[in-house]
Amino acid sequence: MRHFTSVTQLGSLDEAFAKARYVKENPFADQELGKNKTLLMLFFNSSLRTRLSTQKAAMNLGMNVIVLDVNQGAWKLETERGVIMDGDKPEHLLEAIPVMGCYCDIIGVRSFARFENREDDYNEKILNQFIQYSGKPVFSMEAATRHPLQTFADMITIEEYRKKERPKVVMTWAPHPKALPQAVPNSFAEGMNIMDCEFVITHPHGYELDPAFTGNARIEYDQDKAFEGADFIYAKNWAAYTGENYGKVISTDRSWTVDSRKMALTDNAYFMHCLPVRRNMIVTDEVIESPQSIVIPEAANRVVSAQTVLKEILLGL
Ligand code: AN0
Ligand code: CP
Repeated sequence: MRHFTSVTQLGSLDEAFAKARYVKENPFADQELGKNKTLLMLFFNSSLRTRLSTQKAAMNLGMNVIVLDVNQGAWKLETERGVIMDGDKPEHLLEAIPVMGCYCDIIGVRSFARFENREDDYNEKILNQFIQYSGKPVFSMEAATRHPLQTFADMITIEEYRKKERPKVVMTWAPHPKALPQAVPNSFAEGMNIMDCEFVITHPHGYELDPAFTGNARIEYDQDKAFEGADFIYAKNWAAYTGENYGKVISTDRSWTVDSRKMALTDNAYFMHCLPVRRNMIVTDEVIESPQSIVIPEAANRVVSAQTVLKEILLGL
């Protein structure tokens, strides 16, 4: 594996899960693999889990790690070609990327959708420039359209907790005061389309996602109906995708908050969320604190997903 930007690049899922299991059971077995190799983690946006779990994964593999928060201490970067740079940005991404590539062996990039231009976001304009100009393997730590390390961790978690051959997995939109990217739901939908499960997405009208990601999912606008018989409830907010509303919050309807009444409609489903989560907006205290909530083991699997992917990239160097 050279670059990793989508769970569709995992290949055989049976093999990917077996590799993940090996990494989870033998976290320090490959300390020599990453020796004298440097990972650069570059953040254009905030992070808690991705930063810590990916750094831990790299350390487990014996790597050295450099972390750069672009917005704290680095030069502000111009990203548009052709701009007369007489404003507040002293450096262009087109120099910064190959320079950063000189200082490391692998680059992880977090660069969220900006919601300025849907085409730029959905063409992964920033991430693809890293792939094109860094000269190094690049992996996504949540880009404009996907969050594959999160999704791979979610898939590992579902594989670990499922009680049925083909579980019913329901991804539900839930309210949030600020506009959030579609990367997590897009990526999760992509993952569920390649996993053996019954996949249902529920959201209010106007929150339709790009069909390129939702694939064969059943879309159900009645949240109660969607929850019936579910084995996993995956909650997430996202901003609108379609038309003029791209990047906008068009509803904060708290009747969509995941609560105990709705969880009672399921087949004793597990509750999942990628975190960070706003309590009593996305999910009630009661549900997230219930024994069915697996948000912490889900977050713990972020080390496993990152280490499995980093190991594959290291093997391909
Ligand atoms: C981000 C998002 O929804 O994409 C990161 C989640 C992993 N969430 C926030 O910005 C709160
Ligand atoms: N789930 C996740 O990616 O969390 P962070 O934004 O804290 O990295």
